Amino acid sequence: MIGNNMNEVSVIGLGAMGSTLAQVLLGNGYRVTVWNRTTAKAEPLVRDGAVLAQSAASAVGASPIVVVCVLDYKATNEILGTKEVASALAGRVLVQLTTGSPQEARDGEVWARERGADYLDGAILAYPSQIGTDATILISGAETAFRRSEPLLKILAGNLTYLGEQVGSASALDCATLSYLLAALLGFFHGARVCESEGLRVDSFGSMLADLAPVLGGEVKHLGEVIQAGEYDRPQSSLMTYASAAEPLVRQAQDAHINSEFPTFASGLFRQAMAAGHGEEEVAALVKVLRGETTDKGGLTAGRTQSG
Ligand code: FVH
Repeated sequence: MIGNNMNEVSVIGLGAMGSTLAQVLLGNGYRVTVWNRTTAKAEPLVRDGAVLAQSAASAVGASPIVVVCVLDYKATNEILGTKEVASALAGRVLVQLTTGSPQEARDGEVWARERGADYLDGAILAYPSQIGTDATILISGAETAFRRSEPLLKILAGNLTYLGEQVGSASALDCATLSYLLAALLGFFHGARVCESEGLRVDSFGSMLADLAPVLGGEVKHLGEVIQAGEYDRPQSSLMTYASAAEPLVRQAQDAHINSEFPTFASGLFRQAMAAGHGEEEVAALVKVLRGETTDKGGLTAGRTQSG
């Protein structure tokens, strides 16, 4: 009976990522049923042997595992929020690979279970070109559902990571990673402006950073360990060192009459941490400012004002 063979999968959403997921699964011998709002995007896949579903509901009904990869959860709800889909979902595993928030993942799990389906929430930390080779995909949700989907997911992601039953974990780690990525990009773009304003080549700056990447990677690994252990009193490089280094960044932007939003924002947080008495501590002590912890002049944590 259609919809029970574990080599059958449906892919809903055939954008840059979704079409790649479908293509790779097709190439690995899966019977792939596809559906996309704009049907034309399915044509190359159909030429390669995919089955075009006439509706999202029939795509859901066609396979035991249904992968969704669309723009956002709003698009997901527009596609899956129909009676027809609801009645086709029972017994399936819904694998949500759309980028979203941990709360959206939790809501998605409740929604799917109310319709008799298992639910996995995932985050793709890779470009479409990496799918089927060294892509990193984080997955969280019911272990039984993960075990049913693992062979398929392993084909998509050479670096598949199961984070356990807490369904919001994959999205949470994706949010944390995006936080780091966006901050690094903002810093790079401001750095590019510094180079331009001082007559330096931006491509040389980029390749210098690429050479520094292992050192920068080692630094965040160390800072993660410091924050996890809560041990800030043996600074490799103190917060004061970073705080004072941020000031010339603000002055350079002012002197060169370039946008100073990023250095002003960054130095502002370091000034708060200095004012709170964390100067002698590991630079990671800045996380206490983000937690809203209040301290006495000695830098000792007197209390927390926000969660975490
Ligand atoms: N592409 C990448 O490098 C990143 C890597 C990390 C993870 N992301 C996430 O993957 C999701 C899909 O991203 P995408 O790159 O495939 O996005 P697009 O190529 O823009 O395709 C978007 C698909 O979403 C469909 N869609 C959009 N709005 C609606 C809607 N209101 N109703 C139904 N479908 C909708 C769109 O359909 P169409 O425009 O072709 O009809 C595409 O199928 C995403 O969460 C990334 O953050 C990718």
